[in-house]
Amino acid sequence: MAETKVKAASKASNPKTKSSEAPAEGKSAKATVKTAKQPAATLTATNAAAKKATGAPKATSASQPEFSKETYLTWYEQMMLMRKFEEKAGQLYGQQKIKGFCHLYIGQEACVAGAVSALTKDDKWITAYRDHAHPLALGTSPNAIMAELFAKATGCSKGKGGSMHMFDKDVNFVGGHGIVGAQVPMGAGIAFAEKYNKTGNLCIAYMGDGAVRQGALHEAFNMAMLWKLPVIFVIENNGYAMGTSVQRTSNVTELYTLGESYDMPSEPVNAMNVEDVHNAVARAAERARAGEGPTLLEFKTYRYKGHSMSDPAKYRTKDELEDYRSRDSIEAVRHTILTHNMATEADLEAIDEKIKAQVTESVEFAENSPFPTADELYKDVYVQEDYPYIRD
Ligand SMILES: Cc1ncc(C[n+]2csc(CCOP(=O)(O)OP(=O)(O)O)c2C)c(N)n1
Ligand SMILES: [Mg+2]
Repeated sequence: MAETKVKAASKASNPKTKSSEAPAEGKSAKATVKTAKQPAATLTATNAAAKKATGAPKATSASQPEFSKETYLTWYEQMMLMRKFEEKAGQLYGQQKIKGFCHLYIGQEACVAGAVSALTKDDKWITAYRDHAHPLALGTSPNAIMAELFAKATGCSKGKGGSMHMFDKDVNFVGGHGIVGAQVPMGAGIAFAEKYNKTGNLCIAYMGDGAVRQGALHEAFNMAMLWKLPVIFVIENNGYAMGTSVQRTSNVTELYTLGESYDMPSEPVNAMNVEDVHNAVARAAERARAGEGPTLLEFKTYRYKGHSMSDPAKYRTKDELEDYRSRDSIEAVRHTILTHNMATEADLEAIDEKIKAQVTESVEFAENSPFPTADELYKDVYVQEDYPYIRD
C-alpha cells in the first residue's frame, strides 16, 4: 500500500505527468470533498475535516512516508529557497535596498510547494501581491526575482512591477496582482481560454482570506461552475487581511463553505502540511482535467511576519504565532526526511549551503544590474506599439 502511494507520488510530481493519469488518492482525503448534493452525513464529516485542518499536523514520522524521497527532497529545497530568499529580502528592505511594498510569504511555503508537485509545467498560475514564492518554485531564477525587488531592468517584470507584480511567462506565472481579489475572475478567464483552446491545462488561482468578500469572486465562481472551467480556486487563509482577523470580517469563517452556493466541490486543507496540499490539489486537478470544472480549496495557513514590512503585527498574540511555528512545514519535511533516512543531516546542510549561495548571488546580480531607462516607461503597457493618444 505504502509502496503504491510512493509510486503515485513520484508520478504526480513529474511535471510531464498529467494529474488525470495519477492513481487514486487516499480515502480519507476523498471523504472531505463535498458538493451541496451530498447527504447530510458527508456534511458532518466535512465539518470535522475542517476542524482537523486547523489542528495539529499529521505525525509523519511514525507511519511510512506518503511520497517518494525525490518528492520530499524537492519540497525541502523549494521551501527552503523560498524562506531564505525572503529572509534576505526582509533584511534588504530594512537597509532600504528594496523599497515600496514587500509582503513576505514566510510560514506559507507549503501552499505553493505542494501544488507545484501536483500540477504540470503547462498549467497556469495567478496570485495576489504576496507573490515571490510562486515563481521561485515554478523555476524563475532567483536573480530575476531579486532584481525585480530592486526595481532593476533585469527583473522578471523589467523592474517595472516590483514586489507585488512578478510575472514570468516562461513558467506560466501570470502575476502578481495588487488589487485584492482582481486575480480571481482573471484566473477563471485564463481557465476559459485553456478550455476553449482544448489544451488540457488548468489554472490555479490563489487569493487571500480578505479577497473572498469581494463581489467579483462570486461572479467568477458562478460562471466557472456554469461553464465547468478547469480552474482551482485556492484561498490562502492565513487568518488576517492586513490587521483584520477572519472572525471580525464575517460570520462565515469556514471559508471553503462559500463554494457551496455554487455546488462547487470545496474542502478545507491543513496547509501547514505539504502532503495534504499536494493531495488536495491533485484531486482538484483530476476533476478539472476530466471536464468536471472548478474546485475551491481553503488552505489553512499562517504568515509568521506582519502583513507587509511596515506591520509590527500587534493584533495577534505571541502564543498564536508560536503555535504555528511549532507546526512549521519545512521542519516537518526535514523531520520526515531524516527519520526515514531519505538523506543525512550533511545532505540537507549541503542543500542549505547551495541555497545560501543562490540567494547571495541573486543579491549581487540585483545590485550590479542597471535601473530601467526612461524610454521603458511606455513599453509593455499596451499590446499595440503606437500610442496616438499619448503626447509629449
Ligand atoms: C480592492 C482593494 N481593496 C483594498 C486594498 C488594500 N489591501 C491591500 S492588502 C489587503 C488585505 C488582503 O488580505 P488577504 O486577502 O487576506 O491577503 P494576505 O495579505 O493575508 O495574503 C487590503 C485590504 C487593495 N489592495 N485592493
Ligand atoms: Mg490573509
